[in-house]
Amino acid sequence: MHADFNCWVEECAALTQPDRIHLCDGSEEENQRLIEQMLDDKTLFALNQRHYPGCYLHRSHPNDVARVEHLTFICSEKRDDAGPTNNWMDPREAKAKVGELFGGCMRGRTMYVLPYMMGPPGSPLSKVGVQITDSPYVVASTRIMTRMGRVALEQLERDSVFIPGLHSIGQLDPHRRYILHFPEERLIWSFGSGYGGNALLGKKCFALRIASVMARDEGWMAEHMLILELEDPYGETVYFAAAFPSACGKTNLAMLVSPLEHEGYRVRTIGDDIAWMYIGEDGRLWAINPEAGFFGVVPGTSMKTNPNALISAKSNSLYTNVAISDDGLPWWEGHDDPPYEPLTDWKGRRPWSGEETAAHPNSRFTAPAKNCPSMSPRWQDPQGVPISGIIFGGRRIRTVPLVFESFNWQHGTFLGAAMASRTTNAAMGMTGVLRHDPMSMLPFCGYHMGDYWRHWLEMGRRLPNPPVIFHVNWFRQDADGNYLWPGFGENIRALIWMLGRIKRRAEAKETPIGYVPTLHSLHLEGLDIKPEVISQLLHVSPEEWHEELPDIEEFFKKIGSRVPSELWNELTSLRERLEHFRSMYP
Ligand code: GTP
Ligand code: SPV
Ligand code: MN
Repeated sequence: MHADFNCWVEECAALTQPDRIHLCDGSEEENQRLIEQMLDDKTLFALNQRHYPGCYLHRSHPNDVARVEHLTFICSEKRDDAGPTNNWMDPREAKAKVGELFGGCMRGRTMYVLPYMMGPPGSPLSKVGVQITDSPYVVASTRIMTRMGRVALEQLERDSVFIPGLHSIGQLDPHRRYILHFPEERLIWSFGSGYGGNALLGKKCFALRIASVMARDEGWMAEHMLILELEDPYGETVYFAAAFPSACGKTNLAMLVSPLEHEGYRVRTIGDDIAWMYIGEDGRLWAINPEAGFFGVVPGTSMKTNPNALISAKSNSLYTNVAISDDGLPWWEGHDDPPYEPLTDWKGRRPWSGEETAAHPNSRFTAPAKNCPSMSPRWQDPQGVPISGIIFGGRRIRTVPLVFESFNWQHGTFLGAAMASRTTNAAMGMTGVLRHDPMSMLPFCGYHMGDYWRHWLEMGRRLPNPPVIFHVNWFRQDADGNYLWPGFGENIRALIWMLGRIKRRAEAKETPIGYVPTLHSLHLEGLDIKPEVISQLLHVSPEEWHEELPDIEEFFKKIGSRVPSELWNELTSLRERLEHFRSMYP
């Protein structure tokens, strides 16, 4: 083992003073032992082992059910390098303040050392992390979400570089909770939470916040994107990467079941949350999924909406904060079955009173990717897959059409920078509030947003044949608040149109915001939807778009002087196109 690795473990042990240290090998026996221990101390409850073999329920502390953006910090040397969209703490102050909380925090506990790999073995982009934690739930989850144990140790022996992360659940006290990133040191410290994105450090902390900084420095991209494969009736495949904010449909789109399979249209999954992308020798953008599992939103998941997710979480999976029947069947809002009776709710109250939801709105499943029937044979290809289209999207109840195409990479980057979405339950705080979430990276970019946009523009300049950038919106509503679009599997209609644009065979109408499908260019056979609804879904209102402009301008001003001039020019051009359009069609 390399000296750095030992130093890191010793340093953490000296600080946190655990009773025992356990180096995890990721084996089945080790996992079984941990699970038994967690069943004993009620960290886990067994689900019905006949229907859900190897599946367990975890109830998190009721104050610890989502990411905490207000307690997440970028501790760069200079405040300005974190930018106006991140919380910042001086690295020395952060170490002193949170170091005190870590002091002796593992007394009486076991310190687990988790070597893990992000990315498939042998990929030029794969990287090793070493997380230290006192939570066996985090160990079991990391074992599903990453390639943990032996593979990572072997990689460490070849090349001693790793991203260190120190985690303790502390007292699960929201007043003593900090998620800290030291981008220059490439170090993560997380204290006081056991929840997913706060505690599984390989995911958002490493694969997005720290990796985005590495990607900027090294000329690649770390993005909050699903990756999917679309096969057409000619047997050709293209790959899309799509950025939607948290709980806005990435997992669902990545696992889409095609209603047009009889015609030869089919979707396969590469990844559902994070994409690492680099420029290949052929000048194309190539993407890998750094993860090995899914940490998916449970409510709303059913055989009708996302059967592949349900099947993925049928064995060897963890469920966090769902309800459970007396015979160990999990239940949540949007389940195929009516509520089981009696039901124990996510807080452990039996019977469920029905006053609050039975499952927490941000309840999650943690499932191995290899369980998922829609995985592409190429999902672990060390080279990755070549991306032909990039899709931005979010929850917009008006203004934004079902699907449209940008004019070029720079305009597409502007669309990503200007995108907004209604907030969800994936993070603590208000839900349903419209906020700017550029490239769905607002909570995940480890550096200044203006510099991040510059990096996007630069990547475009380096790509001789860049992916086509699109924008989608599955969430447009009518005046009564009903979704206009059926969504889920039917989203393949939008994918087929995008494929047609990439292959230069689908028609489009040029509008001030970009190319929008003509009524007849969408493949709608077999879909029971009125032509006037389609018109509404595709409608671009210059008035509504004009109303967006001050918000975008204000947001760019908030980002400040580091906003690339190209994006200001795009805003000016959009304004001009809208005004021209209004003068032509008053
Ligand atoms: P994170 O894991 O938080 O990053 O979320 P995600 O982007 O993967 O979102 P996910 O696919 O889990 O979907 C979140 C919620 O949106 C679920 O409750 C889904 O049922 C719902 N949803 C997903 N796709 C659609 C759609 O096409 N239409 C509608 N109406 N709802 C959708
Ligand atoms: C998200 O919030 O975007 C998630 C869940 O994917 S978490 O891992 O908690 O960040
Ligand atoms: Mn996510």
